[in-house]
Amino acid sequence: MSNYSFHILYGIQERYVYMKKVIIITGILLFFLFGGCSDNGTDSNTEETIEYTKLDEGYSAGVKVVLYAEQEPFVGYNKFYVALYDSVSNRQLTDFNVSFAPLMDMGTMVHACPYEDPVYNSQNKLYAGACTFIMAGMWTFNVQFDKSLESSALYSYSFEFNVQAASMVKNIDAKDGSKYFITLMQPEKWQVGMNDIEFCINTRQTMMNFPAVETLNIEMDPWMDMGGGTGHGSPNNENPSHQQNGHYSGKINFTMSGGWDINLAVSNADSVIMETTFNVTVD
Ligand SMILES: [Cu+2]
Repeated sequence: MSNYSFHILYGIQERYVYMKKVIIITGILLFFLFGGCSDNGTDSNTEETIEYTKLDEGYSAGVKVVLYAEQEPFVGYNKFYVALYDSVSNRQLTDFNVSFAPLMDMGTMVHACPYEDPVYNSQNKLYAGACTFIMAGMWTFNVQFDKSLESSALYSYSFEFNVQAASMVKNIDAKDGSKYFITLMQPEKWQVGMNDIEFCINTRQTMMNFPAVETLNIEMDPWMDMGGGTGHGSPNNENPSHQQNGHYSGKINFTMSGGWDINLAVSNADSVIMETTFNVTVD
């Protein structure tokens, strides 16, 4: 009898401990399943999960501004990504308007360059934009933001960095009297065969204003110089045509590895206004 009641008691005790464990484990699982998910939804886009190169970060008006790029800034078309965080809670801020204002102070004069204001991407929670640096050297890169839900005041953080020389931008005084910047965009790595190719074209209205030009026609003629006065082109190229924001995209066929000239003749509605050549190496 005493043995029997001991077994009952022991069994109850055991079941009680077991239930306690189940409740604790279930609680932990629920926390990770639901607690974890809702955290991800608001504030846990940590720097470790962002695939781009972090250039710098700074604080302005209670906001932490983090600037990312795909590579070190260079003379050419640079994509930039901005992450904004509440500097106290570290919550990611996703409902702001963000704009760029690049500036080069050359002592005797100050000028800007072409840029594309960032647009919020809900997939990676970054504001993605671009800037075409037209000169090598030190640039101030202002990232401006408004706290759209609170006020219309514009805040900004000024990044400072060196822009490396590259040969991706042609600065041309055209026959129509305007100055243009033609930029060869990515890819920088070309392959033998058919490649997508993209240019952007901007004009210099003032030293601070470089709007995209959407109305030009590009005739593209690749040429491989084989030395000794010989050379050849390639078949089936597609002239770059305007898509949007001054971006012109087409296809270029590199039939051999080595150095190629990409000859461009750019015309307005009337005539050819400028010609230029980009030199690329095909691996
Ligand atoms: Cu300059």
